[in-house]
Amino acid sequence: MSILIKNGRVITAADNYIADIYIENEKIKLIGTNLTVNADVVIDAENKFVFPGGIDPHVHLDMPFMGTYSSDNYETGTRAALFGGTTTVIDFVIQKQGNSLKAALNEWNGRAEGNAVGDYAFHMSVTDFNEDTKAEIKDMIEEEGITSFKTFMAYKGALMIDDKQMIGLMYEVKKHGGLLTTHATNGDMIDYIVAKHKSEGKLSPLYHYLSQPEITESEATNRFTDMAYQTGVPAYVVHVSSEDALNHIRDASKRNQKVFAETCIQYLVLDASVYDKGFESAKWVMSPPIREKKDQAGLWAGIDQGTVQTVATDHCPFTLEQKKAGEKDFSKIPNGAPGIENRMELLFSEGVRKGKISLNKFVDVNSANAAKIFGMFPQKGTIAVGSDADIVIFDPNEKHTLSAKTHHMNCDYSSYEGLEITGKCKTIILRGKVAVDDNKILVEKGYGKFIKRNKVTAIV
Ligand code: DUC
Ligand code: ZN
Ligand code: ZN
Repeated sequence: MSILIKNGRVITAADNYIADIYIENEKIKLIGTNLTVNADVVIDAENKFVFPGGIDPHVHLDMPFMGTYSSDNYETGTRAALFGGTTTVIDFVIQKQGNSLKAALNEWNGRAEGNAVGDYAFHMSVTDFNEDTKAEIKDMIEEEGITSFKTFMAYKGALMIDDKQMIGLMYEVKKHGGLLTTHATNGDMIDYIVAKHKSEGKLSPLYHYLSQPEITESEATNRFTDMAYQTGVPAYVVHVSSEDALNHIRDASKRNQKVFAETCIQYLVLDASVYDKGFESAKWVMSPPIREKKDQAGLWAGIDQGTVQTVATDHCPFTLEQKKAGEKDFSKIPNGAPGIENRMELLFSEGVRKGKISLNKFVDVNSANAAKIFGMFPQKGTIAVGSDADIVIFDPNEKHTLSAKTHHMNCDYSSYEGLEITGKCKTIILRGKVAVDDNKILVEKGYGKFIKRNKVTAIV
């Protein structure tokens, strides 16, 4: 199988030029002007951008959570991701407290293998750090290709670890060349405020938002970056949603600490007015909650300045029926929302088209930085000879409207219903195969491959 892409404008984190790209089997073989090679498929990309495939470093597919499962599984979730230009996702394996990491990995392999349509990798969430878990860290990094770990500083009783476990895990991950990510919100503070609201009869989704004020995020972020400084572990804060939390990361980086920040597309595009809609606001019940316009502005600035390195989704959809579990009590609404399909186009429309970020910065936060931070570069995240042929041919001028009626995610609502955006993923190539063309999927379930990752080598 060979493909020749003609006359597209190739954009990477560093480049911007018109060229032809020749792909053979799974890899990029040649890049040049007026290439005269024969190919099985020739694609005219004149007046289009040619981007590296998107990488979403934070998704939850088929995730057991709050008494149910996220509604996209590996098949529907990675397929929807492909429609939106995301060719690789990183999901979170989640250890069950009392069980081993390996048992959790087996469980997640069972969900993903043979089902994924697009490529995927795993972070390992450690919810119970003890002598047994400690002994598994090296193996995860060196044998399984899982080089990043995750902790939760909230969700006590199910996912949260305490600071003593956190420090222990940090030393162990550092020792073996891994990276530690965290959900940085203060679980005890949040649990207290939730209980207080409930005791006062304040039970609507608005109180989900009001139970997680900015300070609950900034305090935990500061504590996490301080602990990471003490141990020297490379650190990454997932779904940074607030300006104050980002300021702590900015401060930490001034002492030359390796600390990275991820935000999610919903925190860049939406604001807390989504919580003014009665029970409909359950659609946006996620943690952290959507914040204020000043936080949006701070996060866009953080991207531009390089303090925020990645834009993810925390894709964790639940149907409206699933959300009804919290009709009478906001604390029972499953936390999460759909977005895996919308990330790249929204980032382009809201970021590049509106003049907030450059084309090269777009590629940085859409794919290149995630590939570098998580040990997949230059296999993923760029367009170069020898890289995986993961490519998005993108029309920067096509206007379209986001809607649950047309999206491919297994969720009966869209977080962005009715929003008109400019720029559309037209043809998506995954490891040398045309995966999506003309709004049709052309690869089967099972085509998606697990990507074993390398130790952390690059500093972005
Ligand atoms: N936040 C969510 O909204 N969903 C899944 C887990 C999380 O941290
Ligand atoms: Zn989280
Ligand atoms: Zn998450």
